[in-house]
Amino acid sequence: MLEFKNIIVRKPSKSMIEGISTGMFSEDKPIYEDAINQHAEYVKTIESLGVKALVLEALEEYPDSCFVEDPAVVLKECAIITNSPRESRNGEKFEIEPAIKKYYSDDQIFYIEAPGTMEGGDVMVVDKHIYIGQSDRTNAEGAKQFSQIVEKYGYTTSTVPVTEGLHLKDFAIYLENNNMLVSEKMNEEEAFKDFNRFVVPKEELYAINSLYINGTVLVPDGFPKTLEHIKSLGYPVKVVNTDEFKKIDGSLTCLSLRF
Ligand code: CIR
Repeated sequence: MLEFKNIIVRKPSKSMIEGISTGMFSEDKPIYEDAINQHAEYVKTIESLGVKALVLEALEEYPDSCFVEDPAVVLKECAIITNSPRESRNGEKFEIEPAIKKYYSDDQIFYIEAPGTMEGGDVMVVDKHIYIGQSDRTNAEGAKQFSQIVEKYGYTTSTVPVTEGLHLKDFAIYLENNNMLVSEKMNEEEAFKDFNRFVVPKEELYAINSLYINGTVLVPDGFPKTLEHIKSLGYPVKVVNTDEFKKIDGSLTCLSLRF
């Protein structure tokens, strides 16, 4: 069984109200005080599953910096510091590096370099295969550099076009045991044909980004059909309210690095 021992998270900043938003899930601005409480609850829930959390302080200069999944990708064998093409997010890579260095030695840390771009939300690990979303945030060069790094550790990779919105893991997520949640469009992806797929209904799209941790699945609050499906697969579930993060397109996986 895949087992996570650690997570890295970063507290939301007051500036999160200026976070990038497609408006896909909400036109409203997040309420900082509520976000702080939801974040603390998220951390507590994951810790209750036997995981130790490193909680980094908020960074006011980076409105989206609580979404630590994007500036780095962490695997058992190595970590990759990514390179966001969004100006307001690119500097987050320098801020996450010291935290990564607490767990990985210098020869285990790699970097996506310009003109390559990447954000961790586009990286989906399925055992020793890694699907890389090619999106507005992750380009072909970024995917190529990433592949060359992880191949050294015995991983294979393939790319998947992301055409519906932000990141791959907003539209397809792996819950281990061959189970996946997908959008209607990702359900047509040849690459995902052999998985046991559940097509999440349009009105519950946000719930695709549920999060497997040590046998349990965290599901965002307010999505009963997806919740029932995940329960029917036999997973214990924990419902977590991420409403304030949803307003700026953030969901469960974005809020942590897990390893
Ligand atoms: C952004 O647009 O970059 C943030 N507002 C949301 C990032 C969400 N990250 C993720 O799905 N991995």
